Amino acid sequence: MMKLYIGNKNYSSWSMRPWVLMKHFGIPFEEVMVRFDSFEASSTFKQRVLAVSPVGRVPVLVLDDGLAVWDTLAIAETLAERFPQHALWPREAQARARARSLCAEMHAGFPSLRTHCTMNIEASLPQVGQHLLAEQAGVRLDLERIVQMWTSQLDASGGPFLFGEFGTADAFYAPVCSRIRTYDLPVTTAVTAYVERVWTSPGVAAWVREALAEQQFLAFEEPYRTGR
Ligand SMILES: N[C@@H](CCC(=O)N[C@@H](CS)C(=O)NCC(=O)O)C(=O)O
Repeated sequence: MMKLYIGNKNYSSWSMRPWVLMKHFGIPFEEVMVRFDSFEASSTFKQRVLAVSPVGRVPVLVLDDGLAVWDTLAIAETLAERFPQHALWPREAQARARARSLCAEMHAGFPSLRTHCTMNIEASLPQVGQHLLAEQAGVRLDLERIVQMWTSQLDASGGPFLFGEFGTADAFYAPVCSRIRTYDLPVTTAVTAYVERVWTSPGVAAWVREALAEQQFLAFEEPYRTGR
């Protein structure tokens, strides 16, 4: 059975992506939860993840034969290759190229949104969101691009997800949906409806349920709160 190494569900946005994708499509795997203590070289987290991957970051997918695949994009491509019966990427070539572009853009981009609006599924921080939008031009620009991207892609595909049915691109943007909810970032009605569809889709809903059950406060993941 494949093993997916992940971090805390409330905080680990990168872990969320392959986990929700596999759950959504019913791809069997064993979850290995490596709780964050810190990201210092001496931390238990680092030691446990370094035992399977040379970069010491989650997620890591360990295949049946023991081969470790790290980094979300590599994991997504490996899953698509191994499970061709599931439309993880769109079946149509142009849509597939576009979906890959969107995922690569997420993977390499949105630095302000990622830095200032860290994922925190259980928190509700609307005032922090307002403050960030007023103070951080980068957050405004990142959000503008997200709204523009999702709007044009939903128009092009006809929805309900970015490329019709739920797929890798939606899984990649699920943590952004979480940030929009936590920080109450202003988006259009159509984008709000998309966020809710992602939030209630089976793989994402399962992750969120488990994130809410964690009940663990990690100060180093919490720039805006001192407790729950
Ligand atoms: N590019 C990597 C990013 C993975 C990543 O940064 N994961 C975080 C947890 S969400 C991590 O393991 N951080 C530990 C560290 O920075 O040392 C991917 O796409 O998988």
